[in-house]
Amino acid sequence: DRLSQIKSPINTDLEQFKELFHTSLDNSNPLLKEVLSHIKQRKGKMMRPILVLLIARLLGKVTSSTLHAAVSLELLHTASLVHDDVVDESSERRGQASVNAIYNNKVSILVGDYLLATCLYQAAFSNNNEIIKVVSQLGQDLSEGELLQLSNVSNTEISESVYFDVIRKKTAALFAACTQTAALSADATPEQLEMARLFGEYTGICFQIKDDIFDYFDDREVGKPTGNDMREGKLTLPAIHAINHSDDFSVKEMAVKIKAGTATVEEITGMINYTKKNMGIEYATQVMMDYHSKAISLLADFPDSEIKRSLVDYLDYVVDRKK
Ligand code: 2DE
Ligand code: MG
Ligand code: MG
Ligand code: MG
Ligand code: MG
Repeated sequence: DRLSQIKSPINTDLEQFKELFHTSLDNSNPLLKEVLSHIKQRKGKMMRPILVLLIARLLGKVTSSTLHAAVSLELLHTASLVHDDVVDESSERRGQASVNAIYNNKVSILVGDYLLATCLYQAAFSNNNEIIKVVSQLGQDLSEGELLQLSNVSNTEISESVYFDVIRKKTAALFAACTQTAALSADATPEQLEMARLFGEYTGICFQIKDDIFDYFDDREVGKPTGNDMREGKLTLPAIHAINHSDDFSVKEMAVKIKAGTATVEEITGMINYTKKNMGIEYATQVMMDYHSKAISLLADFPDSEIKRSLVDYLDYVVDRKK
């Protein structure tokens, strides 16, 4: 499939990544062992490690620092999802029961803390202070993004700029940390480092807009839209666009109700349909494709290579994926 095509030039690097990731979580505490083995068996797409390895190879080579950075960031990502499911009171993760659903919030918080500490321990093994700074700052950004999102729920203002502030911090910052640490581990020049940071940020913005668009459609071919975000009081780019371009006062009223968490299922379905009828999905897709083009153009000066083709395919996959 497309992902295995993208991974093919870094298959051996990925094997080394997986081994180090598993070793980093080796522990003898029975409860920790049990929870971690649950987390490890639900396989993600490994979007972030793949990006670290591809960028390191584009700008130089994969070193021990690269692998430790990739492991460190995957651990931070994992920690943040364990905590996110507590914050969002979510019972599912990657199609399986979340840690808080199987155990409880206390276990989730402590296991998340353990993963965060292990993340910093792995960052230290990169032997690169700049990498440690990027990883630590990412922890701050993710937490800030979550807090911003939390305070925005009760805010009646509906703006694209707040939406972008949140997704830059909660998603794009992680992708940017992947590409920055990769560049640092490959001894990139300052110009290459900035190029890598922007490439990661644009890719992350595409990734989150796509994720948000998914929420307007059902998994099955036919059926009702899912609307999970709206149920959590979150209005994303498609709805923000449709609402802000409406002169119908009841639409704005409904939006405020959704943000306050007092909208009914029918009202949420109504807002999803309104968004679709009023170009919300087309608009968000257009914005996403603008970031996709900006990311692609950052690669323009690199000669054609297997790695460059994988990075282009990676970006295409982010915007075309079906889940
Ligand atoms: C996913 O967003 C959330 C990502 C960041 C979570 C960060 C937290 C604070 P969604 P989905 C909780 C930092 C945590 C640390 C430092 C351990 O929109 O739909 O909720 O995947 O995504 O639940
Ligand atoms: Mg969540
Ligand atoms: Mg969340
Ligand atoms: Mg989502
Ligand atoms: Mg999601």
